[in-house]
Amino acid sequence: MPPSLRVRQHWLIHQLADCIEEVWRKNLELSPYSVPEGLGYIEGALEGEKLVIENHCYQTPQFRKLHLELAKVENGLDILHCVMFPNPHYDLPIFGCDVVGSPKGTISAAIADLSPVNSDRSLPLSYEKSLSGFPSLRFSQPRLLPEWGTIFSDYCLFIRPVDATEETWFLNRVRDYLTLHCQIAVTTPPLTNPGDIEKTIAGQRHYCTQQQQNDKTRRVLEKSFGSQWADRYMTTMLFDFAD
Ligand code: BLA
Repeated sequence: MPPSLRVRQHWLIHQLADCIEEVWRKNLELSPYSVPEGLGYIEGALEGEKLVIENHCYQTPQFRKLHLELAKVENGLDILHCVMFPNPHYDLPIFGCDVVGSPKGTISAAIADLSPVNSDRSLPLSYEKSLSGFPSLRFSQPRLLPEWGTIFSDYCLFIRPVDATEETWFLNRVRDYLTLHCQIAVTTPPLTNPGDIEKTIAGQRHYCTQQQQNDKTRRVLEKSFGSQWADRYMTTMLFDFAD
């Protein structure tokens, strides 16, 4: 195994990758997850733009898939993508995080959320109670969500951090979201009513179909791998759901 991509990535991405894995290991019982054939470590270079992708996946009783992805376009784009897909037998939100930047330069987008999966787009009370008590952070450059971003909660952070202080605020808030999420998840009893389970399946399907509309992600993947591959990757690796 070559050293993880993170050692060549932007400071915030490196820190976040370590932090996510640390919180997972500390709070969850991780088991291996088999990544679809050929999608663990990937290199692509159409149009001469080399893109390297490294995937780390696990599963636990409460999560059908924990996915941490690090990606690097060799001319400068650094990406961290993370989604925690709950086992649909648990009424849990979807944790998601995406950070896009350049290795030495700035971060253009940093987003993190605990996204609701039920039809009225509310979070379970235990989440609401804790999250509403978090002190608000005054980032100097908040960003507007795209049209497909109706899946995100009121606690969604979407910013362009302007300096190391704001990067650290973002890192710490992600650690807090993750820790809260893991701690609630391991004490949540499974759903027993088949109708409720159907609802969480439908909620995850909706989350994934919205995320699949992110043309910015699709374009980066298409440039190095072509549109067919990009489509397969977005629907089977990044945002897959049960039919
Ligand atoms: C934005 N995602 C982006 C951008 C790029 C990528 C290049 C534009 C950056 C910017 O506007 O400054 C690229 N993201 C990728 C690639 C992968 C990736 C190539 O994950 C994977 C290989 N996206 C997610 C998740 C969330 C998410 C889990 O994968 C949220 C929890 C959100 N990314 C997200 C949003 C934008 C974005 C909301 C801004 C989109 C826009 O402004 O149109």
